Amino acid sequence: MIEPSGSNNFPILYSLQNCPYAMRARIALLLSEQTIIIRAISLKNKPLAMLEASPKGTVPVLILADGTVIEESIDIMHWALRQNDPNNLLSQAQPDTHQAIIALIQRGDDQFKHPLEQYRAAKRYHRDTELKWRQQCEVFIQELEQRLTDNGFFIGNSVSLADYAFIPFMRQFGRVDRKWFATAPYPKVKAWLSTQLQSHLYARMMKKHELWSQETQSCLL
Ligand SMILES: N[C@@H](CCC(=O)N[C@@H](CS)C(=O)NCC(=O)O)C(=O)O
Repeated sequence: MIEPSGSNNFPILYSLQNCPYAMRARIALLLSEQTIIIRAISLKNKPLAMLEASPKGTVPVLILADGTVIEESIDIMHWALRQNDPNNLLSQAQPDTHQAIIALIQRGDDQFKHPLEQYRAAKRYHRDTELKWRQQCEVFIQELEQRLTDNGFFIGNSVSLADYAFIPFMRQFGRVDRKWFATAPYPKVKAWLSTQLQSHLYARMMKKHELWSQETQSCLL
């Protein structure tokens, strides 16, 4: 049995401020209007309670009131919006749209995240593969640009979870080479990202929390 999830029986989220996976989990939890206890951690000193719940040691980890552990950000997003989806971001009543949303997020995870990691590393360590990896990232960005051009949103003509799930990764992409990104031929993606980063939701999601320890008070997301 995993530790009970806090005195108020709210789910507990182990989180890291700038981790893109934790960021997208927090975004979905906020969009679903869930009350969540947040425990900010440091990767250098992972809390035992987190490791006991999820030995793989990555954040985010969500522990539900009944002890169920959800340890993949994509699963946390889906769990959150299955509890409550006031903006219909999963289109659960429309199976085709729902499938398209899930599939696009999955494809982004499969096709964009690896080249993004390589692009960031190439830039940081001045490798000559930077251009190659950036171009590989651009394949997916071109698709998003086209989708925004055609419909104004990533899936169909209304906002969905897909429009939120990529925010942290696109932010990382834009920050690798800010000068290049400022002139990159993706006006729709850049406008979308800029709007998201200036939103109230983003500010709430990035609210800083004290590092959690047994002695500290729990904070609500
Ligand atoms: N597939 C996981 C990936 C999460 C992940 O890799 N998180 C990083 C931080 S951004 C982490 O916790 N790494 C563990 C470590 O570096 O010790 C998810 O989507 O939740």
